[in-house]
Amino acid sequence: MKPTSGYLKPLVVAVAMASLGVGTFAMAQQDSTEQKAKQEAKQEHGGDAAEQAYRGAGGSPLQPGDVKMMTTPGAPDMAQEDFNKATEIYFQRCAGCHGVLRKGATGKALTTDLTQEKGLEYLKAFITYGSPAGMPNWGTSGDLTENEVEMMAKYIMHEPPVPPEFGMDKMKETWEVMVPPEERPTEQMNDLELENLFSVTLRDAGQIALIDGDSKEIVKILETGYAVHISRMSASGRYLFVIGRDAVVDMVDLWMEEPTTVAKLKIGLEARSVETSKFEGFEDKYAIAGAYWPPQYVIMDGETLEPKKIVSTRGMTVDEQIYHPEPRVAAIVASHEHPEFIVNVKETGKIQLVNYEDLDAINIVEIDTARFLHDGGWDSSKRYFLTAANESNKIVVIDSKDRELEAIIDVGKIPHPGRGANFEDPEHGPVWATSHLGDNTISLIGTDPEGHGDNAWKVVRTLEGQGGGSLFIKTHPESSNLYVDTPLNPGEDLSQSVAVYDIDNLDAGYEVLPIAEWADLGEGPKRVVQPEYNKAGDEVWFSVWNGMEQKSALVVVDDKTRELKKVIKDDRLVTPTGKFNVYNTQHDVY
Ligand code: DHE
Repeated sequence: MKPTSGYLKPLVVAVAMASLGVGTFAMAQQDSTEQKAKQEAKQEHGGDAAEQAYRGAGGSPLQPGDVKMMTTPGAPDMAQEDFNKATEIYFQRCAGCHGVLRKGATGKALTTDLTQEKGLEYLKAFITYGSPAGMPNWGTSGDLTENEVEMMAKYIMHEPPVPPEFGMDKMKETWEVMVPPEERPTEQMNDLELENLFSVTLRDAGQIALIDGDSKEIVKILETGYAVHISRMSASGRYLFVIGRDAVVDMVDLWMEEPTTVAKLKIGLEARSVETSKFEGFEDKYAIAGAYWPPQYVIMDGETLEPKKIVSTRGMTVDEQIYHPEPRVAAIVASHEHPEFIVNVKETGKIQLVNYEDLDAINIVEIDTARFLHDGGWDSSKRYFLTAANESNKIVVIDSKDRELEAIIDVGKIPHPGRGANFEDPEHGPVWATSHLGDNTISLIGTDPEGHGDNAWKVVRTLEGQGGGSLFIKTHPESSNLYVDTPLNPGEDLSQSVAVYDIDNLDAGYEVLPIAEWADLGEGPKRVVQPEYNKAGDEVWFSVWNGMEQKSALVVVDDKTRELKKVIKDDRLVTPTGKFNVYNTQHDVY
């Protein structure tokens, strides 16, 4: 059980840069040092395509055509053509971490007061070599040429071009209802076992695959938005909602003879989250989607996707109370205690409880928490929402019943729970667990203030995992296994396998399941990502996420024996990542 801390290990070269002064350092380097830096950087983080893709360097759907050129006093001259090219590169590779308006997010702020002060040579060296804080080494990795590095350095000395807003007028132009509610069936017209259907994200194909959980056959492939991201279910289990990074929401009716997309809406230029109303009396009534650009969320009709109410998230940051023009919307969950959506606003570190009872006099409770809010899920009682403020290394707990902050808990480095995992710790009672992107630990947090008051909202146990680079952790109420993936670990043996713990004997450590080896796919990165259970909780599915041109697969493991049950291989399964079992997603079982 050797902890692998290599994931975010500082680059030797970058430390040297900091101590020597970047400008002179860049000029003084010999070729061999550059080669070494290149190799190390590639291994450690800069050149790792999956990690860059994950951190947002994999591309924003924003286009240079979306913006106007702005030239700025004090910045070096640039030709329009170079400015456009730089805008494209910035949106593709930089905006995910630094923000479209460069106010900073997981990456540093790059506003012109800062960049002009640093100067061209400093910026060129920084872009070339990267930094220990996670800035990729774009130059030495070969991702950008010397000319491109210079162009980018000049570009960020100009004011950032601002992409357009996307209000109700624009949204309505994109709205399509292909099958109106009155033309839809009043009962399920197919004989699919809907509760055990899986919606599988085919990330780079811009599609989802609907797969029957029993036969493991692909029922249907549906076209969705670009770089499709997640699926969520309506409260009734009838409608499936899918969102792409291009902010297109697709609504699929699972009751039709064949599951069919019945409505579509684009809610902005870039987005990640979608959810549906689940409070009693409001089942299937509303959907909500959160955008990265413009920073806003929209409440839609739950049967047609007609946009009803758009709310901007621009405002003050929680700590310094400084205006942020681009606070992106991260995870959204539907409250079971009130007719409300709970919305994570990433850059300002605020969580909004958005009551949807009266959209003309919308009641929003805004709770100060910590930056930068990302993903999260319910505790087993579905009263408390636990969510990662990942760059603050904290888990925030919201009491959805009393509509208030319950706790903020220090955990490991960059918590990344997905929706987390709920189970009964043999010594400490009910816990919710998260793994981490930045270290190898798994934090178990007590979630039962009434039965186990002393443990509530404390890390009651820390497990040592295979390594850093974890994205998702999962168990099921019927299971005694806890699975932890490590798809972003730089070590192939770790990124291609998962660790599984026996919940009844956590001290025994973990067993490693060689999921990618079982899939037997040939070449490629074959990252094993996101465990997801079937409805019964007796099997668990993994994606073996390979490159676009390579073969990917889904691997199904028998949860009792931890043995291979089935490898689902099909040429149509291109870059599978997230998997969403209808029943578990509908009922928030995890
Ligand atoms: Fe995700 C959930 C944002 C990259 C797979 N991802 C989420 C959520 C957010 C988010 C805000 C929570 C949604 C919710 O619950 O409402 N993801 C982002 C990013 O900003 C980021 C870091 C970079 C980007 O440019 O998109 C990013 N995500 C990825 C990936 O690269 C992953 C691994 C593969 C893929 O398909 O893109 C990925 N994200 C997922 C999955 C979930 C998710 C599978 C849902 C997990 C669940 O169990 O609910």
